[in-house]
Amino acid sequence: MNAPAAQRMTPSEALVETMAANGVTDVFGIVGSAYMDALDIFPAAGIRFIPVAHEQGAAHMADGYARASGRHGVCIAQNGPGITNFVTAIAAAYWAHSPVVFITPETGSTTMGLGGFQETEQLPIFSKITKYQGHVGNPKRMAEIAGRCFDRAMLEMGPAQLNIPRDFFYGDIQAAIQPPLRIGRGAGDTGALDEAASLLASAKFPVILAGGGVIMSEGSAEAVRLAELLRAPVCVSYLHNDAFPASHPLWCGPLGYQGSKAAMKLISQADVVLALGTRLGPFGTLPQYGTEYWPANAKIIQVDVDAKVLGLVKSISVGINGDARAAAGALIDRLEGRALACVANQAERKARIEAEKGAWEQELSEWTHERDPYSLEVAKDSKLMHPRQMLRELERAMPKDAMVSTDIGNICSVSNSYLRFEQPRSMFAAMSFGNCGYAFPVACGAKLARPDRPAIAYVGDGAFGISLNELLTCAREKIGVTVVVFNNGQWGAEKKNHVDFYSRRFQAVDLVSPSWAGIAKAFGCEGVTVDRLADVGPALEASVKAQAEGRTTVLEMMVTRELGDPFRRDALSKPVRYLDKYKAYT
Ligand SMILES: Cc1ncc(C[n+]2csc(CCOP(=O)(O)OP(=O)(O)O)c2C)c(N)n1
Ligand SMILES: [Mg+2]
Repeated sequence: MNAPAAQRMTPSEALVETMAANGVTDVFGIVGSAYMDALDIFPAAGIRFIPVAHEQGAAHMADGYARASGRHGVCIAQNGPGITNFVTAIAAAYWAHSPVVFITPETGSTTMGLGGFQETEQLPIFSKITKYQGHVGNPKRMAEIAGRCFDRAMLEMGPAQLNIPRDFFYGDIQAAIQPPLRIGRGAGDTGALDEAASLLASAKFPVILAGGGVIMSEGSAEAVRLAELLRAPVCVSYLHNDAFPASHPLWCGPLGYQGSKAAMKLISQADVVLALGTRLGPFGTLPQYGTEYWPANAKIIQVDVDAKVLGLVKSISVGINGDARAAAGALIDRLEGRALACVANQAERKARIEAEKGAWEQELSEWTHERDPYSLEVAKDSKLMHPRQMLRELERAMPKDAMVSTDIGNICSVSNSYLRFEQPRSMFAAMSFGNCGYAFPVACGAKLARPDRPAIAYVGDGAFGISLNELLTCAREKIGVTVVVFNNGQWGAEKKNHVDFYSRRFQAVDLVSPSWAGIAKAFGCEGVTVDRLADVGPALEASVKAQAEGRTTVLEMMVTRELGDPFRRDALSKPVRYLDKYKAYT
């Protein structure tokens, strides 16, 4: 690679040229004087600036954009309050492994520390939720530091911060725009791959657990090939339902909260598990449906690009520090043509896979409503839709190429069992940061990255209150998405804890809301209230059609207050009170 020639330019030009060199075409934010000198030339560089309603929305959109496209998502904001508004969304992007570059103009270098206007130290705030923090300490280094942020976001798959004292946008510098540095990761240590291949070759019941790494490495075809070679059932890791095509006979569904019982039952029988591109996060393998399914005695082979997560949460037999796609390819090379113990019992395993999948499908079909005493009580005589039936209808009507983002809430969580995808980069859940308000802006970002695909957000009514301001952005910028708002009149996921642990002492969980469909109309979007199961599918289809015309629709689903299993059974315990005045609160 030839070193590019340095040219005379301003630091603003160096920044914008670096963005262009990295293929940036869209930047999310709210206008601010701090970076106006750079913003001024965005159009000339072919960069669209998407003005949002709140900077948290901008960073979530950048996240959705990155997850849908595999390219950088970029956002920028005013120093001080604009930047602190980014925090929650950047933390979410960090745990979603999204290559988001967030540009943080800072108070001027000549007054920093004096307590001037919109001043705060912007690096410490993000230090634990970024993969890289670049600070432009001298305007001459703008191109270099900016380029490094783009490189590191991809290299480490996570947010990179570009912090720029606002006076450093101006000046007269010599700068060379660096071409992007994209480092291939490779399959990993050959010895470890050999060992893994031997374990898989002698396994009688191998199971593949496909994670986000399969999606990010574009390794679906290799995962399918490997599964077919081993005739191995494939589970997907928590909230990565798009890591393996759902129509494939070996697909068994997601592990974890509200996941697939078939996946859990099958992995519990494994003698060897190939955890492909997953950190095996602690929340994703917790016991569910009252059973501990993690195969404690199985040999675990874990593949991840981040060496630090190998063996971190679960004990492993072999750790492979490699790219999921490349490692799967290397394992295929080692296993093809080799005698495999799992071929001998393939017919019996196939029958077991089919039986477990069939049983789970039947259970889901019959599971029309929740059956715990609280749910039966609140749904009794109700004319509203049962959440599970409504989710099944959405599943039936879901376009094959849909991208679905999901929020944090009881109904969003239950939806996990009803979300199946054929291609990667289709499911954008709030992942382990789990912030309410994630899904809607993420769907907007995904739609801008992939205007050719339907974008659908699943959001609880509580969480919609956090994020609905981005309806403004949809109307103003003609972004067409579908927002499915589950109106159960409550912060349901938390109410479930009151039911299970706090003797139904409900506090701050019932919601009085306006008509969400009416709100959508007032914002200049479409709004539809759906209260009959038969209308769910047609309403979804109509909203997807409207997307093509840049129109966003809120589908307000009127559902009962019944509640599925709680999120954090693992972390709550029955209250204990020692002081007399609190004795009744047990
Ligand atoms: C930003 C944020 N605030 C609070 C919480 C805690 N929390 C988790 S789920 C939940 C309730 C969600 O209610 P809603 O969005 O209406 O969905 P539902 O559970 O009713 O389906 C809350 C408040 C959170 N996860 N994130
Ligand atoms: Mg709710």
